[in-house]
Amino acid sequence: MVRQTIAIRGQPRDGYPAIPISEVVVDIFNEEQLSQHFLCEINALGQVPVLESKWLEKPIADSVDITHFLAERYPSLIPVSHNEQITKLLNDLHALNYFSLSFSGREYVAEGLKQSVIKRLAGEVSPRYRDALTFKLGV
Ligand SMILES: N[C@@H](CCC(=O)N[C@@H](CS)C(=O)NCC(=O)O)C(=O)O
Repeated sequence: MVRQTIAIRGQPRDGYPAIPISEVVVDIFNEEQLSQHFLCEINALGQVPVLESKWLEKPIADSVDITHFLAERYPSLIPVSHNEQITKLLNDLHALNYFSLSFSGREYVAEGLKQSVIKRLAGEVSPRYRDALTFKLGV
């Protein structure tokens, strides 16, 4: 959904420069979201997508928040005339849990993720990473 937002963002608000955006792949099927760097520095929830920039106080770690952030700077994404309708549709769309789309009937995928976190917790990890993994287990 964020990729779609980026693809159709159009022109920046008058007088503002375009925001250069580059995509970094975080391979969630190979547990990259469970790395210490990702959990401790990027997104404690251990989820993608995340918008990160040196200009942001902290990464924006939710797709609908990223969309609204971009829409502020690229006004044709949410024209004032359709603000209410688009905002409602965006919220409805983003309320879908990705498990229902990607892993429907395959609950073992969630279990596998859980086991990966437990395995990391059983190893030698720093106190900070341990806290992050414990939080992710809750997520
Ligand atoms: N509310 C979040 C949910 C994001 C989300 O569920 N991301 C999934 C992939 S679509 C994820 O990163 N899963 C990895 C994991 O749960 O470890 C958003 O919409 O941005």
